[in-house]
Amino acid sequence: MDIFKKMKEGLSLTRQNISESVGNVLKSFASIDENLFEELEEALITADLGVTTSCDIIESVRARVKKERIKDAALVRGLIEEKITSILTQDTAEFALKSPSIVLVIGVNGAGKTTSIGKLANYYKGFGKSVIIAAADTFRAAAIDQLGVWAARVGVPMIAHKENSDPAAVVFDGISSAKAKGADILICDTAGRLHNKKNLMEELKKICKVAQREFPEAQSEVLLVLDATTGQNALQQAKLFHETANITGIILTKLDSTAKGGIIISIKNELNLPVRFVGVGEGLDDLRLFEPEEFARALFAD
Ligand SMILES: Nc1nc2c(ncn2[C@@H]2O[C@H](COP(=O)(O)OP(=O)(O)OP(=O)(O)O)[C@@H](O)[C@H]2O)c(=O)[nH]1
Ligand SMILES: [Mg+2]
Repeated sequence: MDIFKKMKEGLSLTRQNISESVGNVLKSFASIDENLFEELEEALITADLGVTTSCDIIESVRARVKKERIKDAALVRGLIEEKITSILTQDTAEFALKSPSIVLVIGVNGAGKTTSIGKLANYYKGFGKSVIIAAADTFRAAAIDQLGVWAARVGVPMIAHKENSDPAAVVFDGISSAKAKGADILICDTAGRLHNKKNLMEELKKICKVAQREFPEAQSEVLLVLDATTGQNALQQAKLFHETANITGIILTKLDSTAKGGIIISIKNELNLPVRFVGVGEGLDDLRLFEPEEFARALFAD
């Protein structure tokens, strides 16, 4: 299956939501007037793009309609698509992990961190990269076992300590092992934490510091995992996590079970954080590299 098809498939609910809400509005207008803009803005808000971003998009469409003297309402769909593409692609370099790289995976409880790490390890192993995963969620024994199951499924080594041990020490050991083996990519799981729990956020700071200090030669990525089903709440989480950890990108999970994927656009527009991967199911292959142009195209494709 080509990337475009795969992207369309995982996005079907979001696509329906955005494309249908916009389409329904456009259907009832032949020419362009202020009512049309108002209804379109409402449609985008309903499709989980958030108030700020929906306003920004319509503002830009309004300006183009005026400047280019566009009269036909049917052309507005294309203008929206172009604006969304420009938001998503602005100052975003393509995502590529150099060798070596260290990837910290963080986020609130149950967002899909551990599952995404299994999928990520599988994704990069598929490109012939040597991957090590580190079980720095030491909060409970089950977390280490769960990651161990993924490591075994994918066939990559896992570095783990005992339950309740210092997560930063696990990351430290993961780095030593990655260096010793000359591994391409080290991926570290971390415990789920609420962004308003101070001590847990301090712990996260310490983990990030160890990663930076001990592996300065590695490309360092901090990926925040957000559950798409939480809609605009995810935006708030991203804001607060970003204040503690220097987030470099987002993994947006559970897109297969929600129509709220529009938050991809507001996360980029309001926080300038790029979505790097999207989760579209619970299986090993259900992770897609996020391609902004494809996404924008898939949103409005028939
Ligand atoms: N449908 C769907 N389910 C997902 C996806 N990603 C993760 N899940 C499910 O979400 C649940 C939680 O996933 P985990 O990977 O354990 O989440 P976590 O963030 O590691 O959770 P904690 O370690 O408890 O904080 C599991 O049932 C996963 O199968 C996805 O892309 N689609
Ligand atoms: Mg986990």
